[in-house]
Amino acid sequence: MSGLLVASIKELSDRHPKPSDFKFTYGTAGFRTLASVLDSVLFRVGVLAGLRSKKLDGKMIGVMVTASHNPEQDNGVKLVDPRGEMLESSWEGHATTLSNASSTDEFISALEAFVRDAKIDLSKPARVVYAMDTRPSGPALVSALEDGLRAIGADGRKVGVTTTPILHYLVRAINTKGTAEAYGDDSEDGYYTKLTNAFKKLVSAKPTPSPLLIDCANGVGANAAKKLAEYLGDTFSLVLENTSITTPGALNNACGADFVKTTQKLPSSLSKIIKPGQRGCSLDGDADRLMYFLLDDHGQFRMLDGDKIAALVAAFIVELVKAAGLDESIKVGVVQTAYANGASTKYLAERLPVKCVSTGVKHLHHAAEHYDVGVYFEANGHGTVLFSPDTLAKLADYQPSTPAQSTAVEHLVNLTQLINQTVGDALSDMLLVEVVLTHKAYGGLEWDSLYVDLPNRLVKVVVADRHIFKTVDAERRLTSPVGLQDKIDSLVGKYEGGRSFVRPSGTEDVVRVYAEAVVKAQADELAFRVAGLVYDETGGDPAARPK
Ligand code: G16
Repeated sequence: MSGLLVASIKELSDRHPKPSDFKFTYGTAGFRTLASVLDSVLFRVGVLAGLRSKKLDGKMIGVMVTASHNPEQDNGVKLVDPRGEMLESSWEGHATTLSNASSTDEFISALEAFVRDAKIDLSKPARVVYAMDTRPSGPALVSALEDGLRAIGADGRKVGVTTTPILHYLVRAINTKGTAEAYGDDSEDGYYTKLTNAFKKLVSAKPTPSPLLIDCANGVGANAAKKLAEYLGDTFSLVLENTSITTPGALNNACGADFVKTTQKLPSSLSKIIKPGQRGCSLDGDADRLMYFLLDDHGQFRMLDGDKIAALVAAFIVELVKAAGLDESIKVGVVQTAYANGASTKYLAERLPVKCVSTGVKHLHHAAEHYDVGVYFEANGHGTVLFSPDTLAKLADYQPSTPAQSTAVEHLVNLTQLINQTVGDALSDMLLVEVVLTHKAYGGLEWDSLYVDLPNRLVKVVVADRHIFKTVDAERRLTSPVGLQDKIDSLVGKYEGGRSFVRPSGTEDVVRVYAEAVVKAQADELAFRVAGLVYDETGGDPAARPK
């Protein structure tokens, strides 16, 4: 690195010292922890994003400042690669190393080694587009990021407050602008226009869907859903709740997709207004997860999670591919994680190839790319559908022989426009669900009855050091702490239909325990007994027993 560049990095890095005694890790969705310790990380991520862009010949790289479903006091940051996908995994380790350099001098030495080893040509341009969610800590962290961009001489494009999926969309739209693969206009207007135009085509000549209640988690999804409603006009009406984005402490608090999934309850603010049979859904703090729900005729809560969305959507796409006469040449597959409800896996595997991978969008996304059409959803509501470049070409060139085939192909093409193929997107997924329900003339109850979920329970355990937990087999088995898996196995064997696994979270400082059984009380008991094993084994924090 030139003396001038080193001096620029040094001067700015000194303003963002690393807190001592803090170990950062680029985890499931980037860096994520208490916002108050993240200043140095944001500065260094700015430098790294610039280097990533230089390495890729000046392609636009994205940076999203968000902690998504985490509590308001947390924040985080992740990098987005040129096609809108997650940062290439080999760079995650570099991000972790750079973030942990204890001083400016150590940071600069680590940078020099990295630039040399990764053969980064520093004379190349660097371009970075960045955005944040509504957290109060966002602006200060973005300013640290901007210092990092300045230090490495990157050109920054500031988007301001927006959703994670919109940032991913923008990265791809900017990088494909003017090419045969152009993804859409590189603006938020371009995003809303693309989605809503496709939606309008897909539901034209169908009955207007009944209004949908949306729990916006008091986050950025409130802004985005409001704009989406304007673009949708009379086609579909959205009723927005939990839109208090400036109320301190409101974000994700007793609301949002993660709350609904983990507590299997309605957000309390909705329980007074939702009517039996009415569909509702929850977004999370950065609007990349979606959870549907409704009350049945007896007022009983029914949750329609990522697994139910995958089942609905995958079956619909298979039907369209068949109706188009393309079932011999376009194969649809599904990707899930260990959290997928056993009943959903059974339902899907009877119809389609299904693969199980580790938690984290990056794992699901890459696995889904191996199918002609890859449907991936995590049970927590995070997912999308990918159409391979070959499939897109086939759809574009196809000559249907009947009007029915022609309609089915048209629907498939419109779906490729409706679905945000860069990453899971709550708003795009919501429109997708509504399209399928409209086409099938399903209400929420018909959708819910595709299969019956096995009772399940998810609990968190706070332990002294979650990094001692190591897993294999798509996180379904533990190899460390040694001996713990055997104890879990013998416990699971005592429960009818029992299944349980333990894994360290990559976004929160906890270990997660999942359990399933044929009877609800048994699923709960199994989860708490496995959590107890984890706790006893590792000497968890006494103030934080499993919950
Ligand atoms: C992120 C990831 C998801 C993952 C979730 C929980 O979601 O993007 O793929 O399922 O974290 O991960 P973990 O169990 O490792 O904490 P989000 O919506 O929080 O960005």
